[in-house]
Amino acid sequence: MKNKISASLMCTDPFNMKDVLRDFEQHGVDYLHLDIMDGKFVPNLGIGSDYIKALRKHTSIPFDYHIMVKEPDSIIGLLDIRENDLVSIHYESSYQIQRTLENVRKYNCRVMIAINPATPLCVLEELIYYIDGINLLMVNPGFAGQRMVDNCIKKAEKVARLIKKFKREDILFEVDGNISFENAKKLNDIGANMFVAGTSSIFSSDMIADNIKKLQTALK
Ligand code: S6P
Ligand code: MG
Repeated sequence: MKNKISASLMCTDPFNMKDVLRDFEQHGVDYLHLDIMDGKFVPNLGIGSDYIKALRKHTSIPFDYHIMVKEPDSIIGLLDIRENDLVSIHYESSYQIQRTLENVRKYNCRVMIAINPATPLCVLEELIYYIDGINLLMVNPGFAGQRMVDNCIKKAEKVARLIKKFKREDILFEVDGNISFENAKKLNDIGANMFVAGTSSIFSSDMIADNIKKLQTALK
């Protein structure tokens, strides 16, 4: 599967958004990563529904929703989810996670499960039949600019083994948090095929276009 880059919008300068979107379009960024946060499931607030609607008018890049919201079923309808979008739901965020995944599937998007650094991976053995992708968090979710939690590389190796065991090489294996150029390469060698690009890579300097190319090269 071709490697994909999902640019994290919480790391952009909102006053410069049109230029940033132009760079993304010109340089083949695959998805816009939208961190949706409620101040409860994670201790931060994220992008809201009106912002999302406004964003659609300025780009045709599909959205990669990362939903960090307690009981997410109540807000899914606000998000303008479209067929080419991805939606990640955290295992711990819903009392009936399988039902929530089915609710998201009604939008004909790709449905993903998000796994925190301390979420036991055995839950994937139950959920792998209902998902199109895994979003493996390399940090505890909520903030950009964090350092990768120890042991997450080993966790990525375990996820790669599990994907093989269940013969689900068709699914997206996304990694999110502290995905530097070096970490992206390391995780790609392990089997990850989708990379959330934030302050550790494409926003590590003002040269966003150059940084996108550098990340694409690291993933070749
Ligand atoms: C964190 C969030 C992420 C961040 C991303 C930023 O809660 O889920 O998507 O936007 O981690 O990247 P970086 O390189 O600053 O960690
Ligand atoms: Mg995220």
